[in-house]
Amino acid sequence: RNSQDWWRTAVIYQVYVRSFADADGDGTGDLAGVRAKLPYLADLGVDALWFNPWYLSPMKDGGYDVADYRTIDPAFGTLADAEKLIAEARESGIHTIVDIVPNHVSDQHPWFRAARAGGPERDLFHFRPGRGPHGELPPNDWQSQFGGPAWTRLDDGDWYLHLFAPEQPDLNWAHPAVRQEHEDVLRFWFERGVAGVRIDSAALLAKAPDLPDFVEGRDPHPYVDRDELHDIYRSWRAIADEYGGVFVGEVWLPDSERFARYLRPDELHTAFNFAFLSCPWHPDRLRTAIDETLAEHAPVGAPATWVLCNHDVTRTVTRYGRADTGFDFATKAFGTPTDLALGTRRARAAALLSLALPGSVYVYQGEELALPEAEIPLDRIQDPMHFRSHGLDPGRDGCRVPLPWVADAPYAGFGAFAEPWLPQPAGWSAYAADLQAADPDSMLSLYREAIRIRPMFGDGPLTWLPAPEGVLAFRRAEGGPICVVNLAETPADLPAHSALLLSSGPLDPQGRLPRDTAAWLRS
Ligand code: TEU
Repeated sequence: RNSQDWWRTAVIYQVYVRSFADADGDGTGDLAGVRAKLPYLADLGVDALWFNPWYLSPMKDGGYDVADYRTIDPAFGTLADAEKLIAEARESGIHTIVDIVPNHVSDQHPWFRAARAGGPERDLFHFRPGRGPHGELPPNDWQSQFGGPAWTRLDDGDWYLHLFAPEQPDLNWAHPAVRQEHEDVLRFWFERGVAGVRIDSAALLAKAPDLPDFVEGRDPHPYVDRDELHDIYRSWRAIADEYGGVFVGEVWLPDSERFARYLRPDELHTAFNFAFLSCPWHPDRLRTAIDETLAEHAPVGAPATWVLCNHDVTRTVTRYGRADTGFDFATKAFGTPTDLALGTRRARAAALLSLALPGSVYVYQGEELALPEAEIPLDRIQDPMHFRSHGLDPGRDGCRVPLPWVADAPYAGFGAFAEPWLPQPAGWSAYAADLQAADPDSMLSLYREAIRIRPMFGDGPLTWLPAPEGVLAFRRAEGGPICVVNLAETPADLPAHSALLLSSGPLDPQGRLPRDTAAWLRS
């Protein structure tokens, strides 16, 4: 756990601070709330915590609109609280990973306020005159990731670029001051003892200088995965190496060869692998996703990461409970029929699968409690994605609902004194951590036990074992434990002479592994 290369095999728990635990009773989670739950996280056995942005922010995008990268948002606490949290976590053997948002800042960041006022700070952003006879049309045809044009016009007639919400103006990474500032911010947090940095929207920072229209298939792309990025990350890597810090990049790219370039030895240590987020619960598709992931990481020597869920996607049990068994942006709508019992069974099996694979595993807060996606009443939705899509997309709030800690307490123990910032659905208390801690068959108990015994697999490469159709079986070392996942319709016989270490659900009366169930076996 304390070795230099801890991150190669780590279990990393994602804390969406706003929804984790509310200690001061204002309805919003805070750093004091996290500190109070450190014993819970240590019991769970995680190696590191990744905190979604905790900096000063108007919260137009849940903190991904940063007004000051060196100040903690007052709703979350103070810099002193963050320092205490980092230190106390470290004493519990838990590393801290902060989330840096380099593509854009908040429109309330001092740089943008000065730019808006017409100062030379405009050069730190992408300001352009509009097209059309009166400049009334956006400078190009780029669309925001949240929907609508990626440009907003100021009163003086100029337009500025924002790949996300209008309150998130994009920085101009060709400007040396932008690079310098972020290198200083990295040092600021490494100096405070953080062990790692997540890089938000890591493939979007660089833009083609002339900001050309987006043309399908244009190569290079005007703002995704541009070559200039690698020079930026090489200089970041040199800084991280001074502190022994590590990076995890949020690099959404379909092309594995391009993806792997970010993981070269002098660039990022790791990047999120999102293959499981779009992979249906299907044996061949899962096996292919695993093989392709391992194959793309192998040449650069970087460990794979495994992600079943995060703060941007539909929660795992809901996704896996869909009749079509897959994740489809088109079905990500209200009223999609989902079978929670089925989804939970599969999510339990998926937990054992991902915790047995080579590499590091991310656990998004509430995954260990088997929380489903919540339906948020329309008038309570806060996610800009919902508004920018003209209400067509429910947005991402359904996976961001404040956690249930204590069944028999107001607001399920999230915070005693104030209604949480997002409403908890009816029945949320049934998922409370205190109930699950006392129940050996709960998801929480499964995660705890799996994380505890996971080191038994060793750190060898994955070897597939012969298995009946629809069943995945592998091990990591000759004679080491075997992971078996049954994705077939019918129960599967376990390998002869094997003993059960842990399973995601009960075996059937004949001692077979039921469908949608995983087991760890000693051979
Ligand atoms: O997400 C980047 C990103 O690519 C999103 O557009 C993603 O595709 C979408 O949320 C999927 O539903 C990061 C953060 O994870 C996200 O929360 C932020 O909103 C975004 O950056 C802007 O900072």
